[in-house]
Amino acid sequence: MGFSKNFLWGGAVAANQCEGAYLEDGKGLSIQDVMPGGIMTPPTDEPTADNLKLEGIDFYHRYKEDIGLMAEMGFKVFRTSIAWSRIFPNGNESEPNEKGLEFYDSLFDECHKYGIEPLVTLSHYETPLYLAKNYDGWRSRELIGFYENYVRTVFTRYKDKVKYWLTFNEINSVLHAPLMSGGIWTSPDQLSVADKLQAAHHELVASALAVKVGHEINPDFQIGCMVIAMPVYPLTPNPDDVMKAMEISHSNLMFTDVHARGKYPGYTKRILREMGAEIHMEPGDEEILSHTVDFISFSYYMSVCESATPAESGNGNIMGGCKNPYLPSSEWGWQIDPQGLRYALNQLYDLYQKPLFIVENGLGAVDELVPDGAGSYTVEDDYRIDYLARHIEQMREAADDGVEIMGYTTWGCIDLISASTAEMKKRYGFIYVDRNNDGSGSMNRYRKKSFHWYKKVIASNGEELSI
Ligand code: BGP
Repeated sequence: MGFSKNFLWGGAVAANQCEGAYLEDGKGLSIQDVMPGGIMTPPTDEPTADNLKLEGIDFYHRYKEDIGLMAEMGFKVFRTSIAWSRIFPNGNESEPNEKGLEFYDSLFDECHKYGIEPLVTLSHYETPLYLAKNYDGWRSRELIGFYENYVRTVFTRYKDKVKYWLTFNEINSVLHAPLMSGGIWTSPDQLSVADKLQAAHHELVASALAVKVGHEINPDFQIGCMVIAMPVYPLTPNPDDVMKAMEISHSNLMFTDVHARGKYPGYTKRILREMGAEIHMEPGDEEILSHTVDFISFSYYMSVCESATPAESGNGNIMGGCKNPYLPSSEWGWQIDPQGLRYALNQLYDLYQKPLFIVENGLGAVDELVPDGAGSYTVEDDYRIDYLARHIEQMREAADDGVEIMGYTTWGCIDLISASTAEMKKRYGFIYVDRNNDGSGSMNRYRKKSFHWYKKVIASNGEELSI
């Protein structure tokens, strides 16, 4: 069977991790501009010189060269985000910044020049700093109105240039990384679970509102949610571990449930009941939530184990979990589990029967630039090819299981700044960017070995996976 004829192959980035130009053409500050240490350390008061995101990989000025390289690989789709603070510098103005809008006009035009469909995340960990500091981010219900104004503006402006939209990147991470994910300025240790669920509710209402408004502006829009998909395995067959795994899994699935079914599942109500808390809803919220998404998208990097008793913990993508003794890990301790991708695809499809889109997957690794024998440079990244090939194989298995898969965009198709650690050294790309952790480097771009490999993968619609 394999992949559908119109399968969308491509790659993904986010504005704050690649654009740079953090104050150019009227852009306001976003939370990322004061997070030089990623999610590991508290934010600074003002931007500081050690924040690599301020310059990123200079995508703002080099996007034409970069899109050209993606076209050379045969990309059908390119996922990026719009930086909210380029369009509304503080996040709450009524009139947009024309210069910011023009930048994305040119970027999307450049994609279409090569027949590449843009896939646009409306909010990818880049809440305007003003909203974080003055409203405590998504803890405030007022953000729904500011977000609505922002999405109306970009939906209207790009209605003939962008068809595929994602409302919030990894929306379920607000429970784990409240500042990065929800722009919540209050320190995480001062937040209760109920506080975080209330903030999540505001985002969920905003997300459903975006679906409603988007379809009014252009009925052909395909609007999806985006979550971290992380299969949760019980560490042992002990029923206590199985129940623990189920509960943790529920805390993720709650987000896809609301997006796909239009209402909160019973297990979320139970958690609140048992905490003696409740989500404060306004009249009309239930109706708004009933505007369900066209598709479900997700990032997949790893699975985790859960145990009812203390066990060795694993490092991972934002969520905790404990170590699976059967799996190897990346250099950053993320456990590698290609079959987990097939599992996640089947689980989400069994539950919701909506088309699925894998919008992030990849290996963060240290790369070494070496001469390519033809006067330029390359990276012999067989480890990355191996990781991706094994995940694509499992994606094909899921397609054969009958799961409807729209496309696949690898994370960081061009090297960029890491979200969790804010460093350059953790590279995901097919394209190497000459920039180092200390900020040095020419910013030149080089094709890695995986660049040529991915080109063959796309040309063969996922059939040719060998090196
Ligand atoms: C996801 C984020 C991305 C991204 C990726 C890899 O959680 O959506 O923005 O960066 O993880 O993570 P990292 O950059 O920390 O390696």
